[in-house]
Amino acid sequence: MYKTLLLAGLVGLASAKPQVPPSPVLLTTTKAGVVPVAPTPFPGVETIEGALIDDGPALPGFVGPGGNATVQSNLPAATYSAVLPSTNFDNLTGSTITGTIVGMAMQGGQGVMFNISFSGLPDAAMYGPLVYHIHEMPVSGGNCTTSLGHLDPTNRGELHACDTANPASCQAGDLAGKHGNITSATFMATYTDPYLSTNPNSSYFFGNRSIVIHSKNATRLTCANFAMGTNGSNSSTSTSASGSSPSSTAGASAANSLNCFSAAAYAMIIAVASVYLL
Ligand SMILES: [Cu+2]
Repeated sequence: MYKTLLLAGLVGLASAKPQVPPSPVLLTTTKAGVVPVAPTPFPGVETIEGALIDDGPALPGFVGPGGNATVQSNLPAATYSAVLPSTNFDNLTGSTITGTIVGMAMQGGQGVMFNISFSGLPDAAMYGPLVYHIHEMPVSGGNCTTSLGHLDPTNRGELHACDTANPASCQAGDLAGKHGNITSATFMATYTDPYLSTNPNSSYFFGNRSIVIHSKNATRLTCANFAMGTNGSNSSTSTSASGSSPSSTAGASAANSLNCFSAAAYAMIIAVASVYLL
């Protein structure tokens, strides 16, 4: 009896070992925002990550096959926010980016007002200017590459830089292209983007998607999912970005490891208690 209980406890402890962070997934070039090989102006890029928009010059008059983006109006009142995890997906730069992005719309309003506060951004002269986008899919398992390409309902693609003179021609998810890149260690911005929506029935809806911050060469440094409310989704294991090396423990992995440890500890407590009670 005691041996059985002790064995149960040891099995539980064995499952408490830290999980290995996920590897980047191989993206399909049929998805918007994905290029098979990115340029490598500095070492360390993971070239399968894709989602790189040509950084210029813009081609005036260029629009995607879906035409210009549609202004989103008569929106439902809602707030969606994303909180960056405490551990970045890719520690290429050695700098941990943290912060939040909050998007909200007023009842019956037009467009989404964003409030952004990022800090810990790496040296822009070496890794920047950094860009950030709303990506098509939510992050799964702490892996930023699972967010695939950019939110691009007009199927504009990445061949030409966003033309700020005509933001309707840009990818809806290209926030950096439309509103400016990240060029400093601390980045704060507030703006209203008329081409995003809080209506879940709109193809411009961003509330179930993700935010990704890239270095200049497309490496996905960190990411987080949007979730309804002002607290973001960082508490969910499906949204925390994870490190790309075993030494960079993922938020998700840490949470899972904690759960495993809790289960192991629980099993041990039961085993020990049983010894005394029986
Ligand atoms: Cu991106």
